[in-house]
Amino acid sequence: MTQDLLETTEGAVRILTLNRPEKLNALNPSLHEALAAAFAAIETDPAIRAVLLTGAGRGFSSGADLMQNLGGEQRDLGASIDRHYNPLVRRMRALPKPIIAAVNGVAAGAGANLALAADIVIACESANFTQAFIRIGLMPDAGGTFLLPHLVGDARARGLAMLGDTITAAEAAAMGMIWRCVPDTGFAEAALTLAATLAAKPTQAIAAMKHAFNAAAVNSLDLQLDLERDLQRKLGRTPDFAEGVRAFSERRPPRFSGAPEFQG
Ligand code: T3D
Repeated sequence: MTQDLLETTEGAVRILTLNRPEKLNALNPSLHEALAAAFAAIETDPAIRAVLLTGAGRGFSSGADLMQNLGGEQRDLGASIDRHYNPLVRRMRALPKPIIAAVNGVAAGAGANLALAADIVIACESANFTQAFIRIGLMPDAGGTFLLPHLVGDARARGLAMLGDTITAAEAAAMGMIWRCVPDTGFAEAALTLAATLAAKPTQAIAAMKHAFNAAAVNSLDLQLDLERDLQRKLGRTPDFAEGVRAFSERRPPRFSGAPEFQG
């Protein structure tokens, strides 16, 4: 039996490849379960310091599997969202390690929003994005109504969601939906290089940033300033801060370990 999710490791990068290429990597329950298990393992593995999420074949993900998941019968979509999509997005946003989505082809519906739940999204020139939900009488889920306006502003978010138009990777980059659109040639290598670069950063600082960016969505400036102080205090006690300052004074590149605070 083929695996719906391929997991490989390159150095400190765990590569997760959605692997249902004949369905453009549509999300079904078994793929969701594999993703949940993969992220749970990554969370507790100190050797993994970045995640690269991509798709096999010509698609990144076409969203919910419309044949297997929705197939005509009356189903409670809320139950499937509760069971699979919401825990996945929560887990990705809270993961104390950077997640890079490498969008290698079409990203539609929840497949698009799965990519946007990553920390950094790069897409190849031939990739495209569509909030396809409206075409089948649904609204964006998997965090789309939250993530999209934060990324591209309310006007564009509403246009994308209500019209369901397909936009190119270059357009997505131009409107700030993704970090960068890069050439098709060498895309996988470029994505891995980016992930490896992030894996070599001070991981605790990235974890703290994720925490702070998440909190900023609901905090006042006052609360956010206090949070920054508290997180920076913790980062000031990490081996990576000591190494960063030492490397600066010795005029050499830092070698970060990603280790948490000094104990004792
Ligand atoms: O309970 C819950 O899960 C609720 C959650 C809902 C969240 C959602 O994501 S709802 C939105 C679901 N996604 C869509 O509506 C997108 C459906 N797909 C498309 O619109 C198009 O396939 C694409 C625009 C993504 C790509 O078009 P194209 O022309 O490049 O490819 P294609 O020929 O349409 O698709 C290729 C194959 O993939 C085809 O199979 P076949 O005919 O070769 O055997 C097609 O049926 C299959 N496929 C594509 N998308 C899905 C899919 N199979 C199942 N589910 C899909 N979403």
